[in-house]
Amino acid sequence: MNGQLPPEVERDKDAILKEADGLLKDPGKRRLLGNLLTLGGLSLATGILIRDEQSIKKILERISRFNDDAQAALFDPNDMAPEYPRSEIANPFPFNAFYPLAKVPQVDAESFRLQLSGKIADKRAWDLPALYALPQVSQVTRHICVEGWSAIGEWGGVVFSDFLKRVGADVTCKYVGFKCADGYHTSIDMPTALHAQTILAFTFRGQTLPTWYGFPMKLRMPTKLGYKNPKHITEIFVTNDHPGGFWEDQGYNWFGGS
Ligand SMILES: Nc1nc2c(c(=O)[nH]1)N[C@H]1C(S)=C(S)[C@@H](COP(=O)(O)O)O[C@H]1N2
Ligand SMILES: [Mo]
Repeated sequence: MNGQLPPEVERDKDAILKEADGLLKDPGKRRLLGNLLTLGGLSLATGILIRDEQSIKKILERISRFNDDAQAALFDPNDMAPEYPRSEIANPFPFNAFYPLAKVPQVDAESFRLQLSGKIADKRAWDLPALYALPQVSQVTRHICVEGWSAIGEWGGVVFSDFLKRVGADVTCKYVGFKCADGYHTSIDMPTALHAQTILAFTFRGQTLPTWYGFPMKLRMPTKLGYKNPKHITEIFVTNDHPGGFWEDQGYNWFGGS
């Protein structure tokens, strides 16, 4: 990279390099850059000229996306997460959210409608009895949270790929996004959405999902970390535009495989 850096980039140089360093967990990409992490090196490796803060943002996004792509390439849709006997279910199972238990949203079961949007042919909203009437499965799997705990739980609901096909979702799209009653949002790659163990869950331990575990529904994926498993889902959308997420936009890895 030649020439002067724009002043706003020069000022934040150290912070930018530190952030890029954090994103470069992938050894292959590290090798590409050599040992020295410089703004020039980042510019070369990503093919983006550093002209302003926008281009820096683009570079960081590109690096972060590279890790996502590497994980997506490693993801084997036929690889099953371990399942456990019911005797190993954690009791009590931990609660976690970006707020304390007292702030858990109270969703009204009667008036609730699950909204569908984006690349989905049949966007009719679903009420809970209609969702409960679909064929249900259950599984006992381990939930892993990046905050340093994991616990085994049992979730029941509909196989998500069956649901996506039923509503005519365009499964050639790249992403499925989720909006939640508490303002949380996240998104996942289509191969994980179609994974056999990914379920739209309405129950925990055979009982209606308690409010704190995500009533009326959560997406349960034993192949992904806790923060990728949205609770209190109110809307599901299918898209080719990278939707990001609540924690992902603050630096958590987007692919988030466990
Ligand atoms: N709507 C919503 N979903 C969410 C969260 C949240 O704050 N809001 N937190 C995530 C995180 S970080 C974890 S570890 C799990 C916790 O789920 P649990 O309360 O069933 O243990 O929910 C995930 N899904
Ligand atoms: Mo988490």
